[in-house]
Amino acid sequence: MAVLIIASHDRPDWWLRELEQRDPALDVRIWPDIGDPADITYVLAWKPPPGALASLPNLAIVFSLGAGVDHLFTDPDFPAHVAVVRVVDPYLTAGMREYVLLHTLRYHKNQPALDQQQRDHVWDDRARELRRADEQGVGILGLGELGQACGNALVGLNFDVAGWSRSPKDLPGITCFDGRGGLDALLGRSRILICLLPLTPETDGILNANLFSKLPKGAFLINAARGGHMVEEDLIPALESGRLAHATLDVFREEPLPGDHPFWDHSQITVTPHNAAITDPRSVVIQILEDIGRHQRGEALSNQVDTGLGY
Ligand code: NDP
Ligand code: OXD
Repeated sequence: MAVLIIASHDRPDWWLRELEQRDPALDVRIWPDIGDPADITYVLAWKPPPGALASLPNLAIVFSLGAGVDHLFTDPDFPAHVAVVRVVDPYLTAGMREYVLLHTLRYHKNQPALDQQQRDHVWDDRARELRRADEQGVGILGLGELGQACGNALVGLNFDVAGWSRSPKDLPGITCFDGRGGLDALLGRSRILICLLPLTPETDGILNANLFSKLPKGAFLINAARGGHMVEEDLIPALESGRLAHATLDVFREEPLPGDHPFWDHSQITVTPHNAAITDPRSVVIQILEDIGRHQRGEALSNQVDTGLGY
């Protein structure tokens, strides 16, 4: 029984160090030096090369090194019989909550316009539209682990929070919508829209011109989920027509964002380098080792993904 780390974009040495400290007896290998592929039972993976997982005949569990698992399912040879476990971790959740609060408050206080005024040496306090938090409609696409944590924090600051999920929910303080039929109602009340959906065939390209047209004019967008949610060609026209006022983007169809991409220099776009919430190996390795123990005892795993739904 050996554990393989496939994390070329994600500092495999961090994961190795944590695994070795917690369980010195563990046989840990780092891709591509895997030895005999038949030895590998568990893989810790972030964006594994296509076909890598299918080449391991005794693989039982893939641990995604992030909350999202879309990076696994883009592999056409992903072995369907293998269990997938994703990250659900209080430190990751806290990171996303901080990111969402930072950028929501920035929009609430109209900071992008004030930054422009400073660059132009303009003192105009009327430019700050006075709106109370409870008059600010904030909509969250995705009411899972991260969406609910962000929603609760925004409710705590008195925002008028609504959210959207696949299945119906009843959450204190949050107006809940679900299914395709519930989406337009959420959009119509969301002056600040936050995307925290998983990327699946159903949500691919959901942030597009049609969706933007259903938001209040001059709405703000925060996409901290996946670049694949956005139809990138639709964003700049929506900003330049005034349909959207500003977009904060942590994720992109191509990462790193190419140096000549128009988003870098657009005054109505804030770019962050996919670091809204970072997986912390110090806590996540503990969970992985617990799940390996559960698997060896024949017990149910924690945070196992529904591979049929893709999240
Ligand atoms: P969860 O699986 O806990 O929640 C997903 C939510 O999306 C659920 O509420 C689910 O509905 C809803 N949903 C899924 N499909 C649909 C659909 N077709 N229509 C409507 N709602 C849908 O995921 P997390 O909250 O843990 O993470 C969300 C995403 O955030 C990750 O998949 C990842 O892509 C991204 N992420 C980004 C990070 C970053 O640094 N930028 C860091 C971590 C995560 P239901 O409740 O009914 O199942
Ligand atoms: C994740 C991410 O899915 O960091 O955890 O994007």
